[in-house]
Amino acid sequence: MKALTVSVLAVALLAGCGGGGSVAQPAGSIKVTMTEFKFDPSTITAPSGKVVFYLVNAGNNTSHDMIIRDSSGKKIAGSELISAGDSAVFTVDSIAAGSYTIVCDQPGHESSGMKGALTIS
Ligand SMILES: [Cu+2]
Repeated sequence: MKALTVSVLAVALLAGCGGGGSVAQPAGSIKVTMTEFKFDPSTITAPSGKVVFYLVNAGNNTSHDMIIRDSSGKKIAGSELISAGDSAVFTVDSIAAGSYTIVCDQPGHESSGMKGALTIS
């Protein structure tokens, strides 16, 4: 019974490492820093296919996300919500060449300037 308790605790600790927090930047990823209220860089270019973003929330006390919309305004992909001080990897498995918009869809953020352009070539 004691051994079981120990292994359950170990699993809980491992699981705790997976949710939120900070992660290292994967090789080949595009780093985008999010603050109130902008993306840096706000103009991003990438080749078509799989695109990996490394999102860093360097803001104060405000969670942000990154939503990709196509030229018609339709959402094609979106990251998880990232707390201030945290980072996350946002992978888009397949994206076609074209012009896209990136926005943070938290209330008021896009209208405050948290948007940018994504060009896939
Ligand atoms: Cu935001």
